[in-house]
Amino acid sequence: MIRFAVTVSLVPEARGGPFVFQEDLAEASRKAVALGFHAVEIFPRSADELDPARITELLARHNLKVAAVGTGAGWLARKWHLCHAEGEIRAQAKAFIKEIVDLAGRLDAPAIIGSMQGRSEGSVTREQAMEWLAEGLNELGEHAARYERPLLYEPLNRYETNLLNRSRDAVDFVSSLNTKNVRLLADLFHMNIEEASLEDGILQYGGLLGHVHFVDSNRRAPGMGHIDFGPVVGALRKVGYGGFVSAEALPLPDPMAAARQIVETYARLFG
Ligand code: LER
Ligand code: MN
Repeated sequence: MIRFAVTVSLVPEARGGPFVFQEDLAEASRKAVALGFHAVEIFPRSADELDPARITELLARHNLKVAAVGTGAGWLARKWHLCHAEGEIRAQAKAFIKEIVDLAGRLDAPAIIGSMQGRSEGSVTREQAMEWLAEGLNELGEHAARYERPLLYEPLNRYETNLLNRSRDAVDFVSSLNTKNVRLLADLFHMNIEEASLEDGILQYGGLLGHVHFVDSNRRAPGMGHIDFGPVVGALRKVGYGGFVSAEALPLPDPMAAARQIVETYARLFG
C-alpha cells in the first residue's frame, strides 16, 4: 500500500527550500497527522541534534512513521560531499552520512543520499568522482543493512550534479555496485527536467525503486504544475511500488495550503 509522507526541515539554512514544514518536529507532526499524512520525512541539521528515543515517542503518540531521513544538510550547511577533492572533507561527509544512517535506522527508516553525492569539478575527473561515489555507496549501503533498511540514492537534475541525472544511468550504476542494499529515489521534479517520459523513467527503476519525492513540475504541491499524474501513478503500480510518496514540495502559497493540496491529491490518486 502506498502511504503519504510530508517533509519537515529542521535546518535554518534550508529556508526557501522544498520543505512543506520548516518548524519544530512536534508542531509539524501534529499538523501532518491532522491532515491525514501517514509519515514525516525529516531533514535534520545533523544526527547529533536529534534524540531518536524522543522522536520515536513523539511519533508513536501521533501514530506517524518516519518515511526517510535526508542527509543534504552536510552539503547545505557545511559544503561537504562524497566527491570533494580533499580526502579529509570526503571522510567528514561519509561520517556525517553514517551518523544519519544510524539515526534513521533507530527510527526504522532509510537515509537519503541526494546532494551529498556531490559532483566532479576542478581537479576531480568524472572517473574519479564515480569511483568515490561507488566506494561511498558500497560502504554506506552495507552500513544501512545492519538496520535492515536500504540506503536511498537520488539522481538529481543537471543543475545540482553532473554525476547521474537519468534513471537509466542510475539503474546501471546501482546494479554495478558490490552492495545490494542501495535503492533509487525517484524525485519527479528532477525527472521532469531530465527524463523524456516520467512514466518510462519509473519503469526503468522497476524493482530498484525505494522512495518517491512526489511533487509537481515546479516543485509545488501536485496539481499546482503541469505534470500529468495518471501515467506516473500507472507506472508506480506497474513496478509494484508499495513505499511512500513524499511531498518534498515548496510551502506555497503557505505550508498549510500546500499540505492540504498534497494530501487531497495523494488521496485522489492513490486512495
Ligand atoms: C535536492 O534537490 C533533492 O531533491 C533532495 O531530495 C536531495 O537531498
Ligand atoms: Mn528530492
